[in-house]
Amino acid sequence: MTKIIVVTVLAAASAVCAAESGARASSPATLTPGVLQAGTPDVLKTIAGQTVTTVEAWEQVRRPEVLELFKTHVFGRNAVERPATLRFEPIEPDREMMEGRALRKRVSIRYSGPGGEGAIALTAFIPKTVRPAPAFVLICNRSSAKHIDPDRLEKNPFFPAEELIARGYAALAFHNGDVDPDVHDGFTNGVHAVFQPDPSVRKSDAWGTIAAWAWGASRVMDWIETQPGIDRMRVGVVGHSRGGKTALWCGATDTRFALTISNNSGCGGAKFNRMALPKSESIARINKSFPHWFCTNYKQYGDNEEALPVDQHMLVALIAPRLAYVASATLDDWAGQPGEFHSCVLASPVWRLYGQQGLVPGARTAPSAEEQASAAAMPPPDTPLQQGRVGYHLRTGKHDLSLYDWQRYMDFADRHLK
Ligand code: GTR
Repeated sequence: MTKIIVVTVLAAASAVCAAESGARASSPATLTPGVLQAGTPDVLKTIAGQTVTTVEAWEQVRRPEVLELFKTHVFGRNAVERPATLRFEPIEPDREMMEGRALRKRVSIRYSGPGGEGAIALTAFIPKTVRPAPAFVLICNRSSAKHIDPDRLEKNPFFPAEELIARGYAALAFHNGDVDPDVHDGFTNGVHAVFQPDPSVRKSDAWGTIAAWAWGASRVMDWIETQPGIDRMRVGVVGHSRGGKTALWCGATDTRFALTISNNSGCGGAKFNRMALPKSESIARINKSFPHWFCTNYKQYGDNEEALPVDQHMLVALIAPRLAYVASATLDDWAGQPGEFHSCVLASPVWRLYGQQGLVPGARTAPSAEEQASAAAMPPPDTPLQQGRVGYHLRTGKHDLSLYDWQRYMDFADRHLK
């Protein structure tokens, strides 16, 4: 396949100009790093070949097309949306925590179907002084006990509830494994089995495990809508790595979330596929290691990225005109940082349809000629881009969700949500 060769961190240097002018690199030898090249699906071109120039055409034609393409080829189609059986049961009485600064609620989000019952244990800390409070919902893909301890005996920057409360945000978290265990079990347990007890009838576009986790985050939003203490119009969904892929799919499919945050999401998340990033995870590799994450149709695209009718900038674009934030880490080559950034650049024209700014590059004191020629060079480490409605930062350090990341997400929410 033809791939973009990324030579420097200026991966996206010419992307905006090229994407917007419709320029295409003709051969690998003449490629400019980051240029949208022949074969890359254009987010603003319909399947029938029409260029989308209005919000109406985006919302009525192209956005539904893109969503369908991701359902059919990548994440799969949910067996149910909000089940009629959904109910919320307190796990224990509400309690004041954090020296009276927060009210803790623990709730079991329960549902049943032909294959039995399922439940998601949700922990919510709601600030006492801000009502209704904006909120962050963490899709936690690490152990609950260590990372989202409801009693706060174990405090972890992965879910810095105290810091969120101090800045006036409700902090909510659930464990992804409650919705569907993160193992390839042939879809015989978790939410798949609740609603589709016979896996032998699964279709090639049936929902995989990431779609199931995203479905779980939507059920959390169903609960939020019953809570006067939380402002349902100002809720962000956050996930790290596999959780970041999930957050993006959740933000794409559930427009009730005002903000979608993908932390180090990599392949199947924000990472643009059609880019040669040899140290990063490929579609072939992810399908082999995690055959349950995506739908069966996605298997065809291993070592065959050019046949995929979408690329991941289109996933980010599905969040427009709401807020999106993508973060990378300098030592996280596996997630393909330039690819994560590149998707933000190529998604931004959709925000511009709304008369808004998507990703806004940072001001440089001494821009190079290449940077001047471009609207979007990848920023240096620890220099967040937060001016537009698509945020981005490259944190110094390893693959993780750190306090630094959360602080930047709160800065972005302070700026655009408050
Ligand atoms: C890796 C996987 C990545 C990422 C990561 C994680 O093993 O290859 O796609 O999801 O796990 O979730 O931490």
